[in-house]
Amino acid sequence: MKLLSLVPMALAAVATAKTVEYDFHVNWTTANPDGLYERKVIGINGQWPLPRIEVDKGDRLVVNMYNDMPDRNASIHFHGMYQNGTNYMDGPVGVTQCPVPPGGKFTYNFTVDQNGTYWYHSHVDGQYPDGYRAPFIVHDKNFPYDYDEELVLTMSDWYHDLIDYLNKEEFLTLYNPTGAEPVPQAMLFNDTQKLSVSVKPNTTYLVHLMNIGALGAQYFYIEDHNVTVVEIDGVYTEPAETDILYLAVAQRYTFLLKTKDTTDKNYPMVSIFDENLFDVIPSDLGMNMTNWLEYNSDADHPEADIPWESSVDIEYFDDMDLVPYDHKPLYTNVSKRIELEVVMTNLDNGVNYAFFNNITYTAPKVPTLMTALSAGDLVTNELVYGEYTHTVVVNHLDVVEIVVNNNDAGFHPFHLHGHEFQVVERSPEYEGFVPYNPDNHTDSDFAEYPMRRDTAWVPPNGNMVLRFVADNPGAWFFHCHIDWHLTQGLAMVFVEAPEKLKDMTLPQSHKDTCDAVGMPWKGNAAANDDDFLDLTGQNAQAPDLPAGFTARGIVALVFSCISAFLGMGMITWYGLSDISNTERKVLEREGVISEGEQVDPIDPSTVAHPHHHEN
Ligand SMILES: [Cu+2]
Repeated sequence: MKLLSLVPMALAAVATAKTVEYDFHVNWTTANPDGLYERKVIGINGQWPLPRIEVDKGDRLVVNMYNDMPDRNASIHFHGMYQNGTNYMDGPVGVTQCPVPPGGKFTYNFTVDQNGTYWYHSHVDGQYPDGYRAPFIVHDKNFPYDYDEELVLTMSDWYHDLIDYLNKEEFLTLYNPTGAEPVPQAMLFNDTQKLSVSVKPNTTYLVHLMNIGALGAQYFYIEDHNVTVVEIDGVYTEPAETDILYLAVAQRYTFLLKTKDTTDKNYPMVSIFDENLFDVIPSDLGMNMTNWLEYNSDADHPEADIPWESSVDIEYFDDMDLVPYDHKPLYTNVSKRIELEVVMTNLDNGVNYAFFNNITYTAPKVPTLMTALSAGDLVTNELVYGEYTHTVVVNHLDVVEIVVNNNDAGFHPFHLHGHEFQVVERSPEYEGFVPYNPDNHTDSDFAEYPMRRDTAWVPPNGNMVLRFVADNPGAWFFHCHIDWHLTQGLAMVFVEAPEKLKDMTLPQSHKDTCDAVGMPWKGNAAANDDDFLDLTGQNAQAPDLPAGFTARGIVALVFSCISAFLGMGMITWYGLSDISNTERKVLEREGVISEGEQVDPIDPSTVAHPHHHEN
């Protein structure tokens, strides 16, 4: 009887699934969302903020992306989509596709077999903080909780300079030896500021809240209202009531909000930057913002009375307490364990990079998926993917455990493409580095039904343990979602279920896109398709510091009177004749001196030493 009754249901589902198609003409436009500065932003169809993608679970999504920008490559990643069977639609350039050049067109086309709160964003050249990011909501006819209305709210940081300018001129230079990330100029809420969100009394709202920023984690609360969390990163949860949420970049929380039955007051809806994410806090940066849950547009819109002196004092909801609605048990019998140590340090060009173990991700000459699809029987051999993509092969249905040991005083939200992982362990923050000790843990220490999501943060100097099942053939990026850190190379790739990839065919559109930018779509990481084991000519990271020079030494070097003790050898090593100018730029950046101020001589004891990313 059960079987018989299932058949009509399945037919009905097929009959109602539809195709949702968007034409995205991507081009520069201008916007001034913080009221401080009008800047170039990446718009779609002449508009910014960007259109929201909305589909029903089971729909086919087609996005025709036309790159109308005359001066930039483009791509789209659909953050949180499993793309099971369609890895080539995932979007990260260098992993699953070539960049789409100016004037190019690329069609993303896949079935959405999941539900919940996602977002889409560019995945090339650290570009999404230029505005190329927006919500992507998948509605579910079988949503397990009742609600009346729906709201989508985004939080983000906002920069006034273009990202490629910041990368080239401010961030990835030897003038920034500590790797201090550019600090944003503002925070946004739904791509504006001081927003009034109109609500009806006595109504239950399903609120999709997401952080689509580049760096800044944010706290969120509504005065005098509790919320009930029911979904994180696309995973339904048992209801969990709380008052304050904390969202790292790329994380999403969906909650039920029951409005009051009176309309005499409006309530501050507050977002607060986490101070710990910024190396310096400029005096003119607004670290919090009041928006309003507006019951009555004629009533007062009071500024929030924020009770904390510092964001470090805020006690917020711990996502480790959440229980997935489906009660999927802890994955046991780990068959593949990967330990990754996060390190941020300098290479011999003086630039500060980010590493998993001793590798800073360096994009290959052939996108990794395309290497896999052209490698034949060598698809299972990690060597063909090159040394600097940090590719790890995992077998079909492996239970994979990723141990992330954070040997850095910063905070890192890690995202795995194509999956939601179980977060089975997360340590507290430590003063000094404390790696995970597997000897001190057994499966019985972990939650019976661990929390799952697609982006989870590891605390400063601490560790976390993630598990997933390798049931999704493809090349999947695992990386820090702080976009600056991704640009610094804090990434690796899983080639998952490689034997199954022998059944996958690369679409012609992908080959055409590679041809258009002059990139090969077959061969190993060095683009050698005669001998896949010959990696001669692969893209490589810069050499290590010369023997005897530590990263701390680099910092000391530029914070001391370099010219006083340096020989010509060191100056040649930096490739600079004007070494005092180097020092001056570093000191200006750190705010020790003002622009143009004379720096010679300096007493090193008066120089403030940076605290972040210093090893
Ligand atoms: Cu990071």
